[in-house]
Amino acid sequence: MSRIKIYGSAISGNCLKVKWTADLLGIAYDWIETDILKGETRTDEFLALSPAGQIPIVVLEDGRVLEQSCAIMLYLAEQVGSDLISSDPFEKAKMIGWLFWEQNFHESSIAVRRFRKRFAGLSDGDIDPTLLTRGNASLQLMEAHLEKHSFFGGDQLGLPDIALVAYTRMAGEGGYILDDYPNVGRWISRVENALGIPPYGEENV
Ligand SMILES: N[C@@H](CCC(=O)N[C@@H](CS)C(=O)NCC(=O)O)C(=O)O
Repeated sequence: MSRIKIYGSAISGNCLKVKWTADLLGIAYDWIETDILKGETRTDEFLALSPAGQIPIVVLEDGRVLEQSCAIMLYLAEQVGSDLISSDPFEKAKMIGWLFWEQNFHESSIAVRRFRKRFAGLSDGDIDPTLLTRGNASLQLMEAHLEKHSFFGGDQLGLPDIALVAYTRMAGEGGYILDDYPNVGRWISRVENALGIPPYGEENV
């Protein structure tokens, strides 16, 4: 696969998902650090690339642009024929189901609450209380899944694990108490080991 550009931010779980996938697959890329807090996704130059004004995006060598973290992960994994994606249609659909769930339920609560607390500086009383309820429901569902399974992508690390670990390991910053979810805690360590990344807070991305 020829060299790609990844526009992303080291503080964004959505962007780190793409980075980790590329690193794991040995895909060469240039990382273009893009500061959302300074509005760098809202410049004319960025909007010309991606009118949605969000990161991550990937620019392929021929100039085509791909948006949405999970779609980018799928593309990268399929380009190099990795076993991060099952060849069995049912297992593949299950895996894509987890990616949808991550975006629809998990990220939309845990990542959003983390952003509001850590970066927007809002106090708990000013944050929609359903974000805490939905985030904890996400963690509870993961805890129950991990009672019987080691990963979300099947018997080994898969794309859902990479997608889900991104904001799960940051959940403490959103006011979620990870110690209440011991299976999740052990799974985070397994995924970090498989990705070769240090525990959250100890890395220098
Ligand atoms: N569903 C998108 C979400 C992308 C997203 O929310 N990106 C954030 C950073 S994590 C962003 O660019 N925010 C800046 C903005 O919306 O202005 C994905 O998974 O890629």
